[in-house]
Amino acid sequence: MDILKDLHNRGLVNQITDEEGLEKHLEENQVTLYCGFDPTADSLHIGHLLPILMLKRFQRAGHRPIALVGGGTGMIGDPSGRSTERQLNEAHVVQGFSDNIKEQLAKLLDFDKGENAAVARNNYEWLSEINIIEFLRDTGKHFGINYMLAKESVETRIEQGISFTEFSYMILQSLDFFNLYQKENCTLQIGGSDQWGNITAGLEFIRRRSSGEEGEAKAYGLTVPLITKADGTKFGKTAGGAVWLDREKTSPYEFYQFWINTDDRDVIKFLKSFTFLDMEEISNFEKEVEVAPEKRAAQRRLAEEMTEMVHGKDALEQAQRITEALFSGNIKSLTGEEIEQGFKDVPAHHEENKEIGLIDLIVQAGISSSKRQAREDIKNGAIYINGERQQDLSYTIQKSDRIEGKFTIIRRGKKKYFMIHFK
Ligand code: 629
Repeated sequence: MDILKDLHNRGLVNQITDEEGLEKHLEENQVTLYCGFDPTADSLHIGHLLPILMLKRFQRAGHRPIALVGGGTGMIGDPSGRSTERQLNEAHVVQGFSDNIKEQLAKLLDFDKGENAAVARNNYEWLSEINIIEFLRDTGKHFGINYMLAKESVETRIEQGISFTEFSYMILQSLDFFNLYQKENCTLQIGGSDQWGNITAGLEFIRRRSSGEEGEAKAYGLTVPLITKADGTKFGKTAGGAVWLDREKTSPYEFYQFWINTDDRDVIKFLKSFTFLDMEEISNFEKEVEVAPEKRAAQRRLAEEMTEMVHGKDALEQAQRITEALFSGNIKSLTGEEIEQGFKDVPAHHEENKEIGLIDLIVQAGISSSKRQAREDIKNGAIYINGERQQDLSYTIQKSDRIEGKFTIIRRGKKKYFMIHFK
C-alpha cells in the first residue's frame, strides 16, 4: 500500500510541499528522510512520539530514516510555537540531554537492521565547525530579512521580543537539511506542524544553493497534525505534568494508565495515528466503542500497543498486573517494585521498622483523624491491609504485612489508598 495514502487514512498528514511530486518520488526511490529532536530536556515525551512513529512508518515502507539529535540547535533554541525566549542550558547539560535522547531514539527505531536501517546524526558535528565569516557569506546571503520576519515563528514574537540567537535558528535547521541532502541524499524532512516554517526555509535554501548545478534540486517537506482531544485539553499532559518516555520519570504503569484513560471520542483516532494496527482491525474497535463502550476494549488495546512499543513486553505485563491488583484489591500479589509504581501518587507515611498497633499506625499516618475514629473505622470494616479487611482492634502490623519487608498498603473505604513505607 502506498505510504502517503496510508498516512492520509490515519489522519497523519497536515501539510506537504508538493504532494504529487513526493508521491512519485516515494514510489520510484528508496527515500532518505529525517526528523530532528532538540535536547531541551533529559527525555523525550509523548509529544515526540508521532514524528518518531512516522519515521518508523516510512522505514516499514522501505525508506531510510535519519533521527537527528540537535546537539547544535539545542544550544540555540527554536522559537517555533513559543511565545517567549528560551533559557539557554549550559553546554555540558545539552550534551547530557543529547545522549539520553539518542538512546531513546535507538530503542524506538531499528538502528541496525537491514539495508534501510535507521541512522542517528547529531548536528553538533557540522554546526560546531562553522566559521562566522563563511557563514555570513555563504549562508546568510540566501536568507532575506523580510522572508525571515514573515515566518510565523518570528512574526508572532516581534512584539514580545526575540533575540538574534533565536531569530537565526531557522538558518541552522536549513543548513542541516542542506547538509543531509548533500551528504546523505536526504530529500524529505518531516516534523510537527510547528516545524513547517523551518522545513520550508530549508527547502528554499537547498534550491538556492543548488541553482546552477545540473538538474533541479528537489526535496520535500511533510508535517503531521497537532493531536487534539475532544474535551479541548492539551494532549500529553496529565495532572502530574508531561508524559515522558523515560520510565524513571513516567513509570510504565503510569504510561499504560495514560492511554487507558483515553476518551471514547478520541480512542479510534489515537489507534489510527499511534499504532500500526491495520485499518480493518481499527474499524472493528470502532464498532466495539459504539456497542459496548463500557468494556473499553479499544482503550485497552491502545494502552497495550503503546506500552509494549515504548517499554517492552515485561513492562506491559507488569503494568497490567498492577492495574488488575488495584482493581481487585489483591495487593499481596504485587512485588515491591510494582507497589512503588502503582502507588506513587497516594499519600505516603514513613514508619520505623518495628511492631506497631493498627490503631496507632492509622492515626499517625493520618488515615483516621483520631483514635476514636480509628476504632470506629476498624470496627465498621473500612480498613484493609494489603487488600484484606482487618476488624480486630488489637491487631498489630506483622512482618508478613510488609511486602518485601518495606511496604504496607492501607485502604480506607472503597478506594482511598495509603502507603506505609517502613524504614
Ligand atoms: C534540527 C533541529 C533540525 C531539524 C529539527 C530540529 C528540531 C526542531 C524542534 N523540534 C521539536 C523538538 O525538538 O524544535 N527545530 O522538541 C519537536 N520535534 C518533533 C516534532 C515536533 C517538534 O522534535 O517535529 O513538532 C513535536 O511533535 O516540536 O535539522
